[in-house]
Amino acid sequence: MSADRQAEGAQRFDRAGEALVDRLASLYGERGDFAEWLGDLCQALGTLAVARPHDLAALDRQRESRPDWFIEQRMLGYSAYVDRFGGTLAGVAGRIPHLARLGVDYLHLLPFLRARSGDSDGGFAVASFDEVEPAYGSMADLEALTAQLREAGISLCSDLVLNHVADDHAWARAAMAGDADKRAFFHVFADRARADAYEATLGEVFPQAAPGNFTHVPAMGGWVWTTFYPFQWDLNYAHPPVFAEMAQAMLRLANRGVEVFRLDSAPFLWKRPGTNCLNQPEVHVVLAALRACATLVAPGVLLKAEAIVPVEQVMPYFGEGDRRGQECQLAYHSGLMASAWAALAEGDAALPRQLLARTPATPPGTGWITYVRCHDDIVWNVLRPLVESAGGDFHQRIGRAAAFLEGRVPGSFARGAAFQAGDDDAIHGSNGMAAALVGLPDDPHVAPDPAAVRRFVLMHALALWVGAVPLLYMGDELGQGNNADPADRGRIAADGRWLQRPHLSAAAMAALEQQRGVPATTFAALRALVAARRRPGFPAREAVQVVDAGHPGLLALRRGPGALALFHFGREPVAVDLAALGLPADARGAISSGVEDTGRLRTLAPWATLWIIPEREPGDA
Ligand code: OTU
Repeated sequence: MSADRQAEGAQRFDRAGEALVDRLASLYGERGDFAEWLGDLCQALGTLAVARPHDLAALDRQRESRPDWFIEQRMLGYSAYVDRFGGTLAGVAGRIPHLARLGVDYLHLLPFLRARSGDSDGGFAVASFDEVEPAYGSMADLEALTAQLREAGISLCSDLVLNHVADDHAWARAAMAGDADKRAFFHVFADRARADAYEATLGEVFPQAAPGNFTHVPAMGGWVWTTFYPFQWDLNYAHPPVFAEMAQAMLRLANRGVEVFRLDSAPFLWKRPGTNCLNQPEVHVVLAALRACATLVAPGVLLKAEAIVPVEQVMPYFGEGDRRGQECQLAYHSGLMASAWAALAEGDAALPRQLLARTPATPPGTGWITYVRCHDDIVWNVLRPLVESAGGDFHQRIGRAAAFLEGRVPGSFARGAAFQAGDDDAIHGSNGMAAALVGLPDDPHVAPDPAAVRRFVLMHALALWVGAVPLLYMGDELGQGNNADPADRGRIAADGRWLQRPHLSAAAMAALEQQRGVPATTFAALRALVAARRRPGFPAREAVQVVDAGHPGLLALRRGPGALALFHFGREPVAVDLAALGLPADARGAISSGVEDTGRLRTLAPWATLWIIPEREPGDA
């Protein structure tokens, strides 16, 4: 190793080594073999640091000197399943021109590591962290893809499924064969009473498809903790080797060119009797320790928390107290996403307005992943504290919004479907592609209703205005509707989330090529939003502030002194006086969708969007 690399390693150790030791000591320090275990882990980290390829090490150095590089860069994300987007990893590389046209510089590929054979929850039951799913290619293909993406200026984000492994992962197999250490990787109770004791305070993620949180496994002689599907075995982070294995698995992938890790199901990592076993304090110590490992070996890497919980419980994933800013750089703003859909259903902006008003600024060097749709359902529970603090009945109010989006209310424009709800009165989640939820036609060649196009723009404009990294969902750029593939009927029936997991539509891509129909419209609308957000005057570093625009349908968001966006969720037109909002009356809209200029006033049609962005960078004279 060169003297430079060695000096660099020593500096990193000064910065993050102590933090790593502190964090791990607070989790595992009581154990007799802690010092030895820690020594082994540090040695393994050293080996991974030495093995870091030169081009990635160069990226590390650039990013270390600009920790908010991803905010400055105004990244645009895109999330897709490998098979549905490109067939294979090599096929994904073939889609780079499509991504580049859209302005994407962050690609989240849903799980592509070797998955359980048979049902694998879309790859979220990982059988090996060191092999690619054979149908998608090989590790060599992954390295080739990350190199091609880097060449195109696109960072690859991979899931790191931390909470569980597949029941055919080598650890689970060894445990079933009687290996005591591997048995300790899992939570196993010989008698059902202990499972029942936990069950009393646990929720259910899939109450219909996978009720309960424990699965009886005869080969384990007891009940295995399975929060999600019975074939996804929760890992036990109280057992230090689990942490060591997962940290190294992450860094091996980082050395193959993965630049961002989506920490799947982060809230579930630590179990405590008498609680819902979500967001426990130790979860944050585990994640901060993982971050310290990344800082030591691959400091250019970003960690993203997938914590689909109410926003006040998401904030700690950025790091709190003396760990402020030291945990995940990114976290999903699922509350904003759910509240925006509820607002669309209610014809009133109250929920996103209240939600954003109570969302504090994120620590320096961190920011939100915002999005309109993703591969999962819209999880309504994240809005419970908000709705209840506003004095509403959660069940009644959100039940109405969900029914609207699921097309169960006369006059609704939306064509979604309920997820994991036993009857019309139960609410859990809602499914559907963005286009179906805003009422765009299924047929890409049908001319869309302008109101539906405005709703599509409104929802995306909100995500692009608020987020550090807005994340588009594959197919949405083409206005693709719900998955209607006959080959997927069985999957959709078993797990409704497959409704929003179609293959990239060849017909829609062809329409885009010919500049026709829905795809041409939605693609152009997104490109305009992306371009406006990348103008020098867009205040990417300024916090979002809610402004009272004096109308229940309007959400008005300021960013810094000169930038303001108006999002109209109401069903009646509304006239707005920009001067009253502190802007020059002649301020020009960088984005103007459904807005009519009527002298001093702007008239916003239902679902209109207006973005005003100063010409220059904030702070420029
Ligand atoms: C995540 O999801 C993934 O996004 C899902 O696709 C997986 O099924 C799941 O983990 C298991 O790996 O745990 O913290 O309601 O929002 O399952 C949130 C559905 C999760 C998802 C929920 C979620």
